[in-house]
Amino acid sequence: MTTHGESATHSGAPAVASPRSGAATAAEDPSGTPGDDLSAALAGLRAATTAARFPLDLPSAEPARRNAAALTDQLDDYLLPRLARLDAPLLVVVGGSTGAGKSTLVNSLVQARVSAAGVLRPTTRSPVLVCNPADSVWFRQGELLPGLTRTSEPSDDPRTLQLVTAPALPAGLAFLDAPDIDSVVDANRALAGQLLAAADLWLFVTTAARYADAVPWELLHNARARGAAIALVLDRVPPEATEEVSAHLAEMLATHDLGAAPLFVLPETQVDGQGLLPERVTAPLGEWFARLAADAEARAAVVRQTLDGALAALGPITETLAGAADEQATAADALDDRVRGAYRGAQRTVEQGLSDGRLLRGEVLARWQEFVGTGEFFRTLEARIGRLRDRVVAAVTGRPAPANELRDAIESQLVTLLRGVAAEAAENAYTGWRAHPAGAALLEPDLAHPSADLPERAERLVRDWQRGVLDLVRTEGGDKRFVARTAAYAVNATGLAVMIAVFASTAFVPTGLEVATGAGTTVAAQAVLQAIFGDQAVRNLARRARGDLLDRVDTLLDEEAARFLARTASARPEADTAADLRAAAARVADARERADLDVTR
Ligand SMILES: Nc1nc2c(ncn2[C@@H]2O[C@H](COP(=O)(O)OP(=O)(O)OP(=O)(O)O)[C@@H](O)[C@H]2O)c(=O)[nH]1
Ligand SMILES: [Mg+2]
Repeated sequence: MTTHGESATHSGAPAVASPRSGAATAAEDPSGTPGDDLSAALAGLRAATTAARFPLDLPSAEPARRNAAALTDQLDDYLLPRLARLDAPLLVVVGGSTGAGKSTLVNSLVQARVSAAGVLRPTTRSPVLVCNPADSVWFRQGELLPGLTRTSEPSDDPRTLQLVTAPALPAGLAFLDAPDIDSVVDANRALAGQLLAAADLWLFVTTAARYADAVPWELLHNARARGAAIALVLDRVPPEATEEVSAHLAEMLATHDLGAAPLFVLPETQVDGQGLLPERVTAPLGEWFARLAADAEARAAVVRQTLDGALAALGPITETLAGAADEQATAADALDDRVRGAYRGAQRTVEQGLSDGRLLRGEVLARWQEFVGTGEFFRTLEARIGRLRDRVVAAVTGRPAPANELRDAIESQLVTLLRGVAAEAAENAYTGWRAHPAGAALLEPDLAHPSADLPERAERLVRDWQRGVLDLVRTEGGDKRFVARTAAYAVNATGLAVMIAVFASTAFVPTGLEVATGAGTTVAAQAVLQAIFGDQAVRNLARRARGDLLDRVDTLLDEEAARFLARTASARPEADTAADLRAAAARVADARERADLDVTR
C-alpha cells in the first residue's frame, strides 16, 4: 500500500472535468456576443435580486434574504468578473475544517511560508491568495472578490484579502487559503462560503478524523450540484488507517456523486523547520497542479465547467427567491384580508344597530318620549296629520331643553356604539395578525386598541352628521309646505325625528315594542309616531340620513383600519418582484444556452 499519492480509483490527469477537444468555443468566441449577452443578462438578474425585498417575517424570508445576498455576492465576486475575463488565472480555493492542514499544504505547494499555520484554532481568519508574480496584477486590481480589501500584510480582518506572490507557483494558477468552512467563528464560516462561491476549483482538505463531518459534505454536495470543479485531499492519514479510510471516503464520494473528483491521500508526516511538508508527500498533488498550470486548455475547461455550473444553478436559486417573493405578496394580502374582515365586521355591527332598534333604548328612548311629549300631549292629539305636526312643533317650541337632551342622548348612544365596534375591530385585527407569523412581527401594542383620538373623532362624526341631518331637512325636505311652514325650531324637531327614524331604520317606528313600552306612553303614542314617520318626506330624509351616517362611519373605520394596512403596505414587496426575478433568470438561461460554455455537452 502506498502511503501517499492519489487514490487508486482516480487518475492523476490534470483534467477535473473531461474537456472535449477544441471545446473552448465561448472563451474564444471572436464576436464576444454570447459573453456580452450573458453579462447583460447577469446584470439584469443582479438588479432584480437587489430590488427584491422579503420584509415580512415568513419562514422563507430569512433564507431568501440570505440567498439573495449570496447570489449578489457570487455575481460580483465571481460570475461577472470571470465572464469578463475567461482567460484570467485559475483560482483554486483551499477549503476545509480547521486544523486540517490547509495553510500548511498551500505553503508546501508553493515552497514558502505564505500563510501562517498554527496550533491556535482557527488559525486562518482572513484569506490569503498566493499567485505567480505575473498574475498579481489581475488579483490586485480587485475585479474578483471586489468586497475584500487587498493587503500585502497578514491580517485578521475577514474583509481583507492578503496577496502574496510565489515564484515557485506557475503562472495561470493561484491558491486561496480560506478560513475554515465549519468554523465556530461566524465570520469565518460566512467568508469561507463566499470564497468557495468564487472558486474555479475547490480543493477540499479534510483529515482522517474529520472527513465524515456533516458540514463539509453539505458544502460538497452543493458544490457538486452546481457543477463546480472539485478535487479532494485526505490529509494527515496515519499509515495504518490509509486503506480503510481511503476506501470509506471513496464510498462516500461515490454516494455524493463525487466519484469522479480527483482524491489525493497524504500521509501524516513531520513538518520541517519552516512548517512545510516533505516534498515527497506533496509531490503527486504538486505535479497534478503543475500539469494543470501548463495546460491552458485544461484550465479553460475547469473554468468553464465551474462557470457553467454556477450559471445553471442561478435558475433554481432565483426560483426560490421568486417563490419567496410570491409568498410575501400572498401573506401581505392575507394580512390585509384579516384587517378588512375585522373592520367589515364593525361596519356590519353598526348597520345592524341601525336596523334592529337596539339604539332606541335607554336614554334615547326616554329623551325621545320626553321630547314628543308626555301623556298629556298625546291625550290632546288630533287625528289629522297636518295638525299633528303642528302639535309636535308646538310641543317643541317652548321646550328647547328636551331637544338638546335628545340630541345629546343620540350622540352619546352613537359614540358608544362606534367606540365599541372600533375596539372590537382593533382587537380582532390584532389577534388575527398575532396568529400569523408575518403579522405578529408587524404588531405593536397600541394596535390592540382604537386610535387614542377615536372617541374625539367619533363625537365629531356624530355632531357633523347631526348637523348634516338638519341641513338635509332644511334643503331637501321633500314636503316643501311642511318645511316652509315649520321654522327653525321645526327643522330642529324634524331633524331629531329623522334621527330617531334612522335608529328605527324602517322610517316607521315599527316598534310598538320599544317605543310603546316606555313609561308614560300609550298606544296613542305609537299612533302619533306612525303618523310622523309614515310621512314619505320623513322616510326619504331618514333613508338619506342613514346613508350619510354609514358613509361617515365607513370613513372612520377605514382610518382605523389604515393603521394596520399602512404596515403591510410598507412591508409589501413590489408587485412585479417575482415576475422580474423569473424573467431575469429566463434571460440568463437563454444567454447561457447560446454561450455554450459547458465542455461536457
Ligand atoms: N505533524 C504534522 N503536522 C501538521 C501537518 N499538517 C499540518 N500540521 C500542523 O497542524 C496545525 C494546523 O495546520 P494548519 O495548516 O494551520 O491548518 P489549517 O487547516 O490551515 O487551519 P485553519 O487555518 O485554522 O483553518 C499546524 O500546527 C501545522 O503545523 C502534517 O501533515 N503533519
Ligand atoms: Mg489555515
